[in-house]
Amino acid sequence: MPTNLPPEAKKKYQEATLARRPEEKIKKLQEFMSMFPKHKGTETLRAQVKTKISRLKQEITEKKQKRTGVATGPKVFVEKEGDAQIVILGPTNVGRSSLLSTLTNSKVAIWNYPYTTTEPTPGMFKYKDLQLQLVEAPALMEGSSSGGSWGLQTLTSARNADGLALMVDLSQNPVEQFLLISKELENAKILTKKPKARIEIEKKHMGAKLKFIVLGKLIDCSVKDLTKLLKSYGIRDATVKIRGEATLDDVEEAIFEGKVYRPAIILANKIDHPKAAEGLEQLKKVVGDKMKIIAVSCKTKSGMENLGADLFGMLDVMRVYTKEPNKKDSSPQPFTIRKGSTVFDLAKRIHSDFYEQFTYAKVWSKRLRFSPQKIGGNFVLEDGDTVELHIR
Ligand SMILES: Nc1nc2c(ncn2[C@@H]2O[C@H](COP(=O)(O)OP(=O)(O)OP(=O)(O)O)[C@@H](O)[C@H]2O)c(=O)[nH]1
Ligand SMILES: [Mg+2]
Repeated sequence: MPTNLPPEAKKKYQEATLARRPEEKIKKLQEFMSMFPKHKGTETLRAQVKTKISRLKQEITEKKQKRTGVATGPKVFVEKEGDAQIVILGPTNVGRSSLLSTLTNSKVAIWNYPYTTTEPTPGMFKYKDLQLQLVEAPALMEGSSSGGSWGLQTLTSARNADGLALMVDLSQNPVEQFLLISKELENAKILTKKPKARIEIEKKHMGAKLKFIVLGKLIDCSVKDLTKLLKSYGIRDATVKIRGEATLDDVEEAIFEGKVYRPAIILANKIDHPKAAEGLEQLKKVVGDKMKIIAVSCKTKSGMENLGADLFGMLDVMRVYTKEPNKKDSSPQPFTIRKGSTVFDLAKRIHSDFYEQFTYAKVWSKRLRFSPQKIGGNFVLEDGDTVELHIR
């Protein structure tokens, strides 16, 4: 981790995050990269910044295309719709499109030759009263994490998702495929195992000051140390949310928006194939209890009976109900949001107006001594809570 960055580099990084135009951001990030030495210790940071630059370049291209209305290139990721978004990730030909067309009404193309799907492709999967948005990411391959082929699209999609379905083909060395997926995710800093610390730093407008929401524990530092660290990067206005057990290093890493945690399960496809049973045994040995494996066949539909519950069950989400101020009952349909979300997160999810014009909220919750209670935007919600938002 980039401890010991020279102060002028830290300052430059902060300038980059504050820059509004992507062109300007890119310039500052490039300058930032030239300000620290090239060695093993800064390798990850360098890779992270490079990915950030490619994403910004993509953003510029997309904006241009929108303006001119010509040649809309492939999307980088699919905007979230429905209750949760699950990205189907895997090497080519494992059956990602077949799954999408089995579970959703998507008209995606299925072929027995490689690399058919070339952009993130969505479909809606109904499970009980939930709408799970499945997104097929273009095939993952060796080097995707360094931006090769559709690497940027595939891994940006994974980053944006609420959860991942890692898909392998049981008829063709599934262990090798699983290890490839794991390696590329690791390189892209997408964790499939819940880390001890979960940190979010949300930069705020000037004058908002630093606010800390510590839901867990600080291991080797105090809030004062955190303030000092953030200020050394020029961050003076932000809300910092800490869950789990965090060290000062973890917080520094979060400044670079490095790691994200995305829960995952393995969909082991083509269980109908004669060689599949052997492949499944080998895969189980390697994966152990690290991740749930579900053996399925898109061809015969076997193993799909509980897929809705399996997919929803792996997500790290909760359901929160909303109520309109002058109505007696809350809406029957809850919002599904990531665990640990605050009232502000919920407000943003409903509409940016609710966030921008927020004044206060009332919350009904089993864990409160009395309900409703008047609370602020940083109140952390829990599964089953009901919220009434008040705006100016
Ligand atoms: N035997 C068998 N074949 C399957 C199964 N699922 C998919 N296939 C076949 O595998 C091939 C690839 O399927 P796709 O769904 O296009 O695979 P994909 O992962 O989307 O591949 P790309 O988008 O090209 O990277 C096709 O010939 C499918 O008919 C299955 O459960 N069993
Ligand atoms: Mg496909």
